[in-house]
Amino acid sequence: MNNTPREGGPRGLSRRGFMLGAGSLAGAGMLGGAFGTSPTWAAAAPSSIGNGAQVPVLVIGTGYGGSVAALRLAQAGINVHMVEMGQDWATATPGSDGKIHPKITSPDHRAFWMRTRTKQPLKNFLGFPLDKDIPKYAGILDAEDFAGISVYQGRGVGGGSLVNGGMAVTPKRQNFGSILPSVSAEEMYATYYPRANAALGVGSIDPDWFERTSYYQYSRVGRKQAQRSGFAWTFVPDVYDWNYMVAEDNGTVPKSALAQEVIYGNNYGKKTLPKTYLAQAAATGKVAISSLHRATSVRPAAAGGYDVVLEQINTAGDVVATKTVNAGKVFFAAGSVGTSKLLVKLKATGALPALNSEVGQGWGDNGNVMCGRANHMWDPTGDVQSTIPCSGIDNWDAGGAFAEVAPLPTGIETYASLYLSITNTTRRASFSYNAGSGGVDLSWQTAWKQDSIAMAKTIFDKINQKEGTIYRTDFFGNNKQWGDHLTYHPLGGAVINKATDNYGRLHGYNGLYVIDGALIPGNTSVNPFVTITALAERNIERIIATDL
Ligand code: FAE
Repeated sequence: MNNTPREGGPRGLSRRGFMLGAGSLAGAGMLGGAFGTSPTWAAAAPSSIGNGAQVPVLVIGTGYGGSVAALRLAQAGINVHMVEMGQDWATATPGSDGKIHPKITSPDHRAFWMRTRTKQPLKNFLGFPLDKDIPKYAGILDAEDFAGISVYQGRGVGGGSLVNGGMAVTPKRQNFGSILPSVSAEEMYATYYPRANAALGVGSIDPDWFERTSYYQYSRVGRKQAQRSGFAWTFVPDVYDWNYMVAEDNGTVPKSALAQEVIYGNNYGKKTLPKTYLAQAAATGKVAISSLHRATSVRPAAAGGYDVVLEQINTAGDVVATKTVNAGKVFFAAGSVGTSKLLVKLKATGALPALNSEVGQGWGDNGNVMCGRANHMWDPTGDVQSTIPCSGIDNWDAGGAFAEVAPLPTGIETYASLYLSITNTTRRASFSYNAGSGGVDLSWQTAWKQDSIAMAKTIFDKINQKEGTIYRTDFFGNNKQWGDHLTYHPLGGAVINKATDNYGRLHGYNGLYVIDGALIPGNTSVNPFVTITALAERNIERIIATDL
């Protein structure tokens, strides 16, 4: 058996090498209990920055990188203003179900960012198309379409933490050299990964409860089949409050993970950034956030610092005000795609001409590819399923794939196993400015996913052969076996030590920084947000010490 998460030595190092990091359990315990309902950032410091305002530091985006920067700068005594194009969901209007966030099975206007039709990750189910028309709204999940790929991203105060599955995975140290070659593994594993895990509140499922609860039958089936084919199977840590989930199962608290809530937001239970980094940032009294504010330009100001142009929008996407503010320093934390698009456009249009030619390069999809398998009738995966994945199949070394055993929480028995694989693809795309459309294009080609499919097949062809089963063809449209149309894990576009120095300082300009997933060159070998957070912790510590 290889199913215990905390065995294998000190600091929570699991047998398979995925780390919780020192202090993570203490961190989770310290924060535990606060996550069920929604005490959040918002009560503290909602704001709307004024036209002509002057701020010492402006942070563009409120995801992982931006939240780390804001907290640590504030703790160093510096006033920070954050701008976020999405809503502050803590103050958003509930839907007809009385909740802020809809279930995964019933997406409505709250679910999607400025679309008139849903674009669900699974297109079909049992032959029926799933998508439907919705009113255009500042919803929580953006399915941003480029020519060869749809990139899913969170929108709102808290960025991707609002929509993601919370899988909080520290890469195996042996892989770190290929993930971030210019960064010291020793420092990251001794200091910054533990710091990130603690502040994020990372924890692990109770293995006894895992064996008991009907909500993880799908995961137990995943384990049985992986192990029967000789693959390593491992628990995966998460930022969902596991005690809260057990209480959900016991019926003593309102359900979230156990009530089909995840990619369109969790109403309870998940330790999103507004409950961790941003709550701490608010407590300093030095951080304000203007939500529904989109940064569109940054250029050097004659009087010093940078002039930043902001469009304030309403929830229908109309621009209601355009503001120019001056910032001494600007942190780009708009996510891999958001930061890359801004920088590429600002270089091409002459606002920041001295950015180097690495800007827009080195973008990857973390090798994401999805598939489903059809199980036999004697292997049901459960009519109730927790939306929070808690396990993965590790064939990275032999086949280049790490597959999370994903939920399919439809509310009925499907006999399906669903997987999201992260693969070791070397394909990298670049962003370029399109003068005709005024937008930014991405050179990714759908055909490149064939590399990832081949790596994922090293796991699932073998399992199918062993079990006598087949791939499902009713999820991704047109009898497709593979979900090769999307990524949840955009990385790169302003790669560290290339577009920036080795701490995220953009070449060509003093006082401009990148501090998000754009720094990471395309792949983290596992789910990325712990690495994004840890790298931001490393970089901001240096920047505070030397630049401020
Ligand atoms: P991110 O969190 O995307 O934050 C960027 C923020 O900037 C967003 O709030 C944007 O709205 C905002 N923004 C963008 N442009 C502008 C602008 N011009 N002006 C103002 N604001 C702007 O960036 N990762 C894991 O490790 N584990 C998981 O289980 C996992 N599950 C996922 C599930 C889904 C459905 C999705 C979509 C992602 C998942 N991820 C997961 C990926 C993870 O959420 C992502 O890597 C991080 O959120 C990226 O962090 P950043 O700080 O780079």
